[in-house]
Amino acid sequence: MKLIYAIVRNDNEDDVTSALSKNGFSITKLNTTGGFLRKGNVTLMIGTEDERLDQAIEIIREECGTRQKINVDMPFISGASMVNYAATPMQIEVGGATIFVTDVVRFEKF
Ligand code: 2BA
Repeated sequence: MKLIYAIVRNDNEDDVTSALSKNGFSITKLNTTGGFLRKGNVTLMIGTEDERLDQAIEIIREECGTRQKINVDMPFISGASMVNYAATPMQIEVGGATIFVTDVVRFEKF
């Protein structure tokens, strides 16, 4: 069994969770915050049999779309380590999804 952590944009959450549920996947949704932009995003935890891992990732890929480059000003980021970032606007990529897959050692429901 695998556990997928999928970090998606708030905008994509409804479509992704609907599509996954429709296809029989169970999901736990966590409201999370990106450490860089410090904006809300959503982390989905999806436990699935190994054989269905690729299907789940493909659904997430279809619903989240492709990454896009955007320009951001960084004045809202503070802290000594961010001094260089704050000096100039930056181009970053957003959209799509960030996915981690881990092996599940044990899975039980009571
Ligand atoms: P944030 O940390 O808010 O990052 C938003 C976007 O800013 C990132 O998009 C990336 O394009 C850029 N970025 C992040 N850290 C950067 C840095 N140190 N220098 C320059 N640009 C940086 P994504 O890569 O699509 O990530 C979207 C969200 O997924 C992240 O939001 C974070 O919540 C999560 N994430 C991405 N990679 C991760 C990782 N290796 N571990 C844990 N969470 C991750």
